[in-house]
Amino acid sequence: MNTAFIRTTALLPIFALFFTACSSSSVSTNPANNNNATPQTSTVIPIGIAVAQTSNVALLGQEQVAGAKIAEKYFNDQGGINGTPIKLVFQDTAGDEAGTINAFQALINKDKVVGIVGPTLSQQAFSANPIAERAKIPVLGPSNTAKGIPEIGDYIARVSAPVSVVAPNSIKAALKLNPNIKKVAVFFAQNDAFSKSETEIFQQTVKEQNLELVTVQKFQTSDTDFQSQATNAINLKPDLVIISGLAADGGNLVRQLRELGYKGLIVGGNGLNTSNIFPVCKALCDGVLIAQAYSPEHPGEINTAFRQAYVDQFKKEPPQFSAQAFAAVQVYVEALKSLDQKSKVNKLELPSLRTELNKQLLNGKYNTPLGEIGFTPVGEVVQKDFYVAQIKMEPDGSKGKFTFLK
Ligand code: 1QQ
Repeated sequence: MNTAFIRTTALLPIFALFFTACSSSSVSTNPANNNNATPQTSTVIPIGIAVAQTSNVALLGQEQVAGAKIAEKYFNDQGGINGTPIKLVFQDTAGDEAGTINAFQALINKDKVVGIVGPTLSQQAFSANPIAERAKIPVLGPSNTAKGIPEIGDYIARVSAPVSVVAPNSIKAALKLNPNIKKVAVFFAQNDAFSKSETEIFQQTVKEQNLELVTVQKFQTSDTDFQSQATNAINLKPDLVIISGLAADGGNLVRQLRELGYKGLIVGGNGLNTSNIFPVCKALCDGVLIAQAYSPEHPGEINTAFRQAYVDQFKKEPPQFSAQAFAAVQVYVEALKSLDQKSKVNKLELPSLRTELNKQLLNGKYNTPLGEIGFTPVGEVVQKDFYVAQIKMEPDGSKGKFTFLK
């Protein structure tokens, strides 16, 4: 007893030292506590993450935070940028344009990041990305899928495949499940840039497939009551309903369509592409089809590692938005590594580092959890594999998952 006590007491200062060392290093790598720090590029390389951590848009943004944090740990465990760790600096954009502009300005001027991953919505990108373009700082959109995003400027690229490539797949899957579909009702959120862009592609695909577009119903992403639009559409007896909106509104619209008796297939767009709609439409989410730019089953070492890290932490399969955020961080890491081999990144002045990094990242090929990706000269992602998933809910609505169609 006595000896044990002495031994323990004698070890105390060592434990105390160890604990201090651990806690101070974990504080300095914890972006949440570090928004005011000006990181030194000689000790860590700061990468900005400007996504929605609050507001309804956080239903999408929180999955991006998860994916980015997994990437930070994964790449730092592998030695970071040739021995120098990266540090993600998070600035919450919330759900609107003003919040995104503030987050971008803080990352560019205060946190002095080398590049930005963000924002969550195309609607936010169209107003905030021009600020980064003028400041000559690279932006990688992790989930901006509207037409025209990479064209905002030379410093703007995205890892998220555009609606023109992704959206038609879900209509084709619906036709495979039900070849008798003829009449289609389309809904879209008219106050959201992505939803307007996606609905154009959906409506074009409906025509190309020789289906009859019986109505186009409009709503706002802030709406919660869809009774009149849903009733208008149901009266026209559609065999397929297609929704372009965001998670809370989209989930409510699905629920109300079902409550009003609509029995046909529903295609949801990218804004409904999260299990965070499950608590909104519960059992009535069942059967919704959503096109995917990621599959957890994608083969290869990096996706296996990403998937395992995600499953360990969240006890479910990783969603597309987490995989895309991981891929965006990966692009920065690998581009920084290549650049560092040519000219040491911690010796470059920040403006040249940002410019060189932008050139470097556009030229690379990246073997990511999304598969191999690259960029066109304007910054559009080049990606090969796309999928369609269908939501399967437990009958009591308490749990659900995305099942991938073959
Ligand atoms: C966009 C999108 C969002 C719905 C993803 C979060 O695709 O705004 O472009």
